[in-house]
Amino acid sequence: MSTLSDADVRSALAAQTIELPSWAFGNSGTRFKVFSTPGVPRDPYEKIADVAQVNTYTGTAPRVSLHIPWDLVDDFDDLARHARAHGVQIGAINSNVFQDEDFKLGSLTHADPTIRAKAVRHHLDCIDVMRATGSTDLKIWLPDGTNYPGQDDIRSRQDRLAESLAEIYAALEPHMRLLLEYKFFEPYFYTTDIPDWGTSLVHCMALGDQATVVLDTGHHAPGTNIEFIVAQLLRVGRLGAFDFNSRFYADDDLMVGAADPFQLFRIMNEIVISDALRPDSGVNFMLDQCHNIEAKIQGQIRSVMNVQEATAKALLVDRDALAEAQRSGDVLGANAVLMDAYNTDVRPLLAEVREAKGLDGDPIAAFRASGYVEKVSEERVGGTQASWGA
Ligand code: LRH
Ligand code: MN
Repeated sequence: MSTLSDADVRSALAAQTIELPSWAFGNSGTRFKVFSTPGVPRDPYEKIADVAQVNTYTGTAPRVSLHIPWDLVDDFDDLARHARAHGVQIGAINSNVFQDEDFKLGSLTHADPTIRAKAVRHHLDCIDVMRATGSTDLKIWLPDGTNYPGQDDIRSRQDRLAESLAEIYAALEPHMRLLLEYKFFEPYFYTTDIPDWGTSLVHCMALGDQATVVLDTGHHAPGTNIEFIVAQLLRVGRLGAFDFNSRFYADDDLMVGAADPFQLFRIMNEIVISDALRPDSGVNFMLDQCHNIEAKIQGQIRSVMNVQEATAKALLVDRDALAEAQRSGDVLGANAVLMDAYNTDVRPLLAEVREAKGLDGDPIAAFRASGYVEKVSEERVGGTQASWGA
């Protein structure tokens, strides 16, 4: 890869898209408290209207991920029509087997075949939602795990998992993908049945080409070199999507780039090196966040901007100079090339890219000036605010 021209950098930034999670627009919190906020959406229609606001001011968020059953509606054709009318496409459909009493000891891994069948059935229902909304990505994150050694047989659970995933995979249509997400712990604390990228990859390889790995940046043990995993999954063609967020401690689901902007830059650097920023690269760049205390739409706008800034810095790396320093073993020289890009203030460049798209160079100022939050806070009274888990 050689150093990109200014025009190539700007066109790559202009073409970048990021998929937003419907659940980020609802109330969320921790086991201690879920706080409410005036104007929060009460249904998927209002969530999509808020997604459209982020897209209006960033020009970079034309898709929304839905979560089932949180985003269940009577008529998904109508919801997809509503989304299109707002310039938003329905993206990944997320299954949810982490809130059903029957799945306490497992879902796709459960020892009882009737419980496994129920969990498989839920995923087949999610595939029906994909058909109705034109979605191509089925995203599976399983809470499955155990809390005590001996509670269950680790290997048998993997065999049951493989069997259940194969049933779901067989129901996919040729243009659909299965995105398998891993997480190293929580809600269980001894084993997690898909704890790391290796386990997700093993199952994806066993399933077939339509199965790829989801890398959630909050799902690794502290100190994990995430960009190494990105490089390896891209190398074997199995990086299907990111769930971007950031964390100081565990699965904090904070705004991407907020806790560790340098890590996000290193991740986007691997994406650029593997030419995986292209819209047809097969990598779905998604956010998976909760705005427990901060303004939700503005939080999403800020998050999109954080990804854009990390991407711009990665695109500005002097690849020719880096390759020369790496070839000649110039350790400090090579590191300096990367740090020069990282230490570049890319905000003026991004403002120009937005203005070239007919947008305001400062999305947050433009959104705040729109009065949208005040408007929906007045309109959205009554009913039940959308809330994580409800
Ligand atoms: C699990 C997870 C998964 C989603 C949920 C909202 O921690 O990252 O991606 O189902 O958050
Ligand atoms: Mn996630």
